[in-house]
Amino acid sequence: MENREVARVLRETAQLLEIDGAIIGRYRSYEKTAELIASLAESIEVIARDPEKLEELPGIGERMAEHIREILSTGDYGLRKKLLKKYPLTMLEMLTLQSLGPKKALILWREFKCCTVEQLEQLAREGKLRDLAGFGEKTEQNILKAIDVFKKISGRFLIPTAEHQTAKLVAYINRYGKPIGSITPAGSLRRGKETIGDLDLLLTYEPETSPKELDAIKEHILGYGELEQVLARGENKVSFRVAKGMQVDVRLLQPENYGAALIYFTGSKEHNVSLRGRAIKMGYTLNEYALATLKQERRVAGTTEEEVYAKLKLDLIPPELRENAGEIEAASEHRLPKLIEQSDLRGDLQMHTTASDGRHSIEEMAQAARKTGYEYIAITDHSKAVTVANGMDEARTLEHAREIRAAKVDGIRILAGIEVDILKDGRLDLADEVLAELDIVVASIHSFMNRDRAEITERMLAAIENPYVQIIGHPTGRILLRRDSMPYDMEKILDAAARRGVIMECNAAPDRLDLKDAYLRMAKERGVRVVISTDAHSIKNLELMRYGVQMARRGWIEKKDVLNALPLEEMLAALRPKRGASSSKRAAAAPRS
Ligand code: DGT
Ligand code: CA
Ligand code: CA
Ligand code: ZN
Repeated sequence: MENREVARVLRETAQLLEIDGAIIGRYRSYEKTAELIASLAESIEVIARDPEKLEELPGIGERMAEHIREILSTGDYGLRKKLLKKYPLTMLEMLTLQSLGPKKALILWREFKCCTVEQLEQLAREGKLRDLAGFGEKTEQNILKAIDVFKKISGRFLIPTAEHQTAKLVAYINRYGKPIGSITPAGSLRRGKETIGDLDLLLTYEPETSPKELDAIKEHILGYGELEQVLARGENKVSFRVAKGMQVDVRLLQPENYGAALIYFTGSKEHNVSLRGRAIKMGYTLNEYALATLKQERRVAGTTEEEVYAKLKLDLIPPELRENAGEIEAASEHRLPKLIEQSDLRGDLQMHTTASDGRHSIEEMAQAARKTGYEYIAITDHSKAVTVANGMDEARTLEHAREIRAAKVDGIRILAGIEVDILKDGRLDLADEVLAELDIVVASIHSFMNRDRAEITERMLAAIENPYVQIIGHPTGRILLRRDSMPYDMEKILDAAARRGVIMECNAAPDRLDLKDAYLRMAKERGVRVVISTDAHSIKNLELMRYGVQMARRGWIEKKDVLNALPLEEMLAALRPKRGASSSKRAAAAPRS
């Protein structure tokens, strides 16, 4: 069992206990243990193998250790199951709504026996919540907003969750061995979409495979340990559900159909429709088996994607571009973009250290970055307004910059930067004189995001007008599956960024991916440069870069559009020059010899 699953069982137990009126100390201990386990780098399963080690964890006594072992061995927890006899399972779903905690849930249960998101929506729409103790009209509206978000995200998953499940599944299926050939993830995961609905796997088998053996393969797939429910079992397909409601479709096919099937099941649907239209105009028919002539139904291609596209007189279209957004025209005119690749990147320009809310030191971050082959990094800790992240005031910022400049790691240049907070009114959280001392200034919004479109637009414009701002960090502030983008006039902001030479970040954290594809493309069209940054809070986070690269590729971004694809000197020269930056400061930004 994974740490976050163990944490989930504990957290749900805590919530149910709270609803049940347990004393605070009781449910808090479950909550705290859940938080602890979720944040552990080591696997709780491994730790629990040694009873002493388990009890050495902070706050875990003999009894909690016993509970954890029960969860690990049974996959569930007795007390949770007992409480779920009293309160319906849908209660837990309702508790995932933002702005609805156990206290409010208990009131809803007492007053209306309300325990589902649907019931709650109805009550809110009818205005029946506002008069409840501790609710009010504002709460009612917030609940409706949260339900909107819930509807949009339910049944979708972050890319790493989908990748993780895919990897486990592929490893399991491959244990069958021959005659299974390859297993390839298709669908939205292959296109790199920001969230994933279901998994689509293509499995090829050797041509002479008997129907009996095919049945055995399907049987094997459906014997997957984490399978929760079989949904369909066809001749060439099995569908099933695994944990958390994630659906998996596995298609079984002959190698000669692999290319056509891969195109079909990679999608998107809109891309496929366009492609089929083009095929028909050219006298062909295209389906998931092959490209064939319309009349004699003679097969002309289908083994590889390349040959299918080639017969349609198209260059091979990278999966990330297959959204029917102009890629087919571009491919037919040989003007597909040459998309950015991870190996093009020479540095990472947003990361945190123990100076604010990161887990590692300047040197540790630099060493890890050096190992990934980077030439440079920027350390960009938080400024003081972000108190929860231990943000730095002016004095600490300057002291930290000195430490960054004193840090030496062979083969990598460490730039002194900041992620300065953009305040409510658009001013920055640190004085200009301090920003002037730094090599790189990233400015981001972290609070008061719930404002209207006009206000946020003005605020962003003000930040861009500040002559020290060089990069806007995670520009829309969205957290995937949790928080919407801030509303603002993106065109206006990008126009201003183009005018001022401000660079927009494509934040690579897989729950941000901010800017997203469509906005990146808008930025590119305006000549606004992009920086792909991990915003790492630990060494491990430096690996997240590939998610940012994939999002940038979906935005048609090329190497020439990307700030951190430039060598150090050119990268520094491409930053908006600081007003009043003296030659000595420019010199200070030059590499040490
Ligand atoms: P998702 O699962 O919501 O993240 O998005 P996709 O793109 O993975 O969609 P999914 O799983 O429904 O289908 C996988 C691919 O199969 C899809 O991208 C294109 C293809 N496909 C599915 N249904 C249709 C259809 O009705 N017509 C066509 N042309 N293609 C389809
Ligand atoms: Ca899918
Ligand atoms: Ca599917
Ligand atoms: Zn930030």
